[in-house]
Amino acid sequence: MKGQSLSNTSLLPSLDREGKLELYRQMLQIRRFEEKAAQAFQQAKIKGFCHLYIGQEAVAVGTISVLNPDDGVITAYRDHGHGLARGMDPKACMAELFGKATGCSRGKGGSMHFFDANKHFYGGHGIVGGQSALGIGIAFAQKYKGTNAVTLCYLGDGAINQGVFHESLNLAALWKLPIIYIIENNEYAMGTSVSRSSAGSPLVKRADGYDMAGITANGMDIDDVRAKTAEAVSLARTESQPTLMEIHTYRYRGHSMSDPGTYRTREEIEKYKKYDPLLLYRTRLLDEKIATETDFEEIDKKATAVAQEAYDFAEKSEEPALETIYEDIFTPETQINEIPFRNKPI
Ligand SMILES: Cc1ncc(C[n+]2csc(CCOP(=O)(O)OP(=O)(O)O)c2C)c(N)n1
Ligand SMILES: [Mg+2]
Repeated sequence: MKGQSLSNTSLLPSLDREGKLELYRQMLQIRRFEEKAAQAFQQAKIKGFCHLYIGQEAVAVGTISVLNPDDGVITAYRDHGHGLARGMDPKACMAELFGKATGCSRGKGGSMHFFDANKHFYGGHGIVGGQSALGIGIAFAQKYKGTNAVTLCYLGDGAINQGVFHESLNLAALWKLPIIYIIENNEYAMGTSVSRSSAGSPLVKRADGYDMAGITANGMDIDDVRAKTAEAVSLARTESQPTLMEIHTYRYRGHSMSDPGTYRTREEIEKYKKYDPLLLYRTRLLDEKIATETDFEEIDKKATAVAQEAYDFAEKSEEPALETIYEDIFTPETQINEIPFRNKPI
C-alpha cells in the first residue's frame, strides 16, 4: 500500500447522464466565474491578491464530487474552485472578491479566505502549508465525535517542504485520522518549478515515511480524479486511515493576477491546454453520445449568466461598515466588544 495506488476503482458508483453533465457544468462554472473575476481585477474592482484556478478545475470538482455533504474541505489561497465545487453561492464568492459586506466572509477575507461553515468548507488560507495542521484538527474532531465524516486537505507542490506538512502527516498516520492530503502538483510554486524546489520524485513518495497510502491521479481527467479519490475516501471512512494523494495538474494563468509569468514559455502553456480538463471531458461525453454540442452551448450560456449575475450582485453590494471592523475576529461566544484602542484613529 505504501506509496502506491490502491487499485480498487469499483468504489465509485457510476454516474447517469445528468450526473456527468453536472460535473462538466461545475468545472465550466468555475472557469467562467474566474474569467469574470480576472476582468473585475483588471477594472480595479477587486483589490489585493487574486490567484486563479483556471486549468485545475477537474481536481476540485472531481475530488469534492465523491464527498458527503458533512465531510470537511480545507485548502490554501487558490480557493475559488474548491469553494464553488463545494456548492458555495457564486454571488457571495464574487462579493467577497470585491470586498463587499454580502461576501462569504463579509468582505473581510477576500480572494484567499473564502469560508462557508454550513458547507463544511473551512477556508481559504494564505500561509503556505498552514492548512495541513488545521486539517488535522478537523479530522481529529470528526473522529473524536464519531461522525464518520472525512476531511480533504489541499495544498500545492510548493507547500510540501514546509515543516508543518510533515508534522501533520506524522500525526495523521499516528492517530489514524480520516484525512486525505491532496497535493495539487501544478508544476510551480510562484515562479519556481517543482524540479528546482523539491528533492525526491514523485512527491507522493513522502507518504512512505509515514506508512501512509499514497495515490497518484491525472488532474486533467476528472474520471481518474474521482476514481482515485474514492479509494482514499473509502480508506478514511471505513478504516480511519489517512492518504496522501498527488494530483498532476497545471495552471494556465500566472501565480496571481500580478505575475508576468517570465519563468515559463508560451509553448509550455499551449502544450498543457491540449489536455485541458474541460476539453477532455467534453470530448469524452460527445464521443460516448452522452451529450451534444447544443447541450454544451446551453450549459455555457447558463454558466456565463451566473458569472455575470455574481459580478452585478457584487458591484451593487455595500462595503462593510467601518463600525464592523472589529467583528468576526472571534467566535460569537468570545467576541470582545470593548477593544481598548477601538475608538482611536487607525
Ligand atoms: C509560509 C509562507 N511562505 C511563503 C509564502 C509566499 N508564497 C505565497 S504562494 C507561494 C507558493 C506556493 O506554491 P504552491 O504551494 O505550489 O501553490 P500554487 O500557488 O501552485 O497553488 C509562496 C512561497 C506564504 N504565503 N507563506
Ligand atoms: Mg504549485
